[in-house]
Amino acid sequence: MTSASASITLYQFQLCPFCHKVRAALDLKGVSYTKIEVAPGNKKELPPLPEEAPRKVPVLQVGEEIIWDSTDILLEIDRLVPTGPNLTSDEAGQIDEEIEAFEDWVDRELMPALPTVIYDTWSNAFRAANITARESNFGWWDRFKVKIGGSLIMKLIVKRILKRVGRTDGHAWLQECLDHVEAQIGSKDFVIGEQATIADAALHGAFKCVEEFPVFKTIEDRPKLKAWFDRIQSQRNQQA
Ligand SMILES: N[C@@H](CCC(=O)N[C@@H](CS)C(=O)NCC(=O)O)C(=O)O
Repeated sequence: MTSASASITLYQFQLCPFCHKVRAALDLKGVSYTKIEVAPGNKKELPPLPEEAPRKVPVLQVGEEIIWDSTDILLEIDRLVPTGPNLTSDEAGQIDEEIEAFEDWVDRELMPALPTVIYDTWSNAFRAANITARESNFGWWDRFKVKIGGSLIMKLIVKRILKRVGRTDGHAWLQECLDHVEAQIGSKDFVIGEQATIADAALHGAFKCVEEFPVFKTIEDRPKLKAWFDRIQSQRNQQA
């Protein structure tokens, strides 16, 4: 694995789709990093943040530099780590508009649909809490809060998301998103162009987010999506 000269730390929630997106990009670039699971309640693990930064994850610390917002993090990773594949630019060094537009669509349309299928039943909500607990060093109190409080809060958040988008069925919403993605990938190896970009990182992160949930089967049942998912996964593994 390539190491950037400065040490890199990702402050994250294991199940946050935006954090998954950052991990996908770090893997595709072959970057070593330390992962710190942040307690969703008080977020006490976060480093001191600049005033203008919201207390949200993901936050990436590269040496002394603090970067927030997943899209900015992806762009910075590409800039700070010149080795590995170029995830943002075309040959002229410009950020390709199509790549940017798809990455933005993943953030705006696909990411909000994910909690609605992760926290659809109490059994899945507890599964989610267990995944978070597994990835963290939380004490028993924070674990307890994640399991009971976290599941309740996420159920409320899901209700709010569905109301905001005027839907009642998160699964139908996700399938519409998958139709869009399938049409975009078509018979290509990557979302856009001839190599993996931040568009692939964002989409792979989104799919990884639901990998341990029953809904992932509906992704695997679509051969083009499955082939693309496995291709990007093997690139992530190769760089590691
Ligand atoms: N636009 C931000 C979104 C980040 C975001 O919404 N993070 C959520 C977790 S998925 C968060 O930290 N929520 C905690 C809170 O709002 O208190 C990005 O792309 O990084």
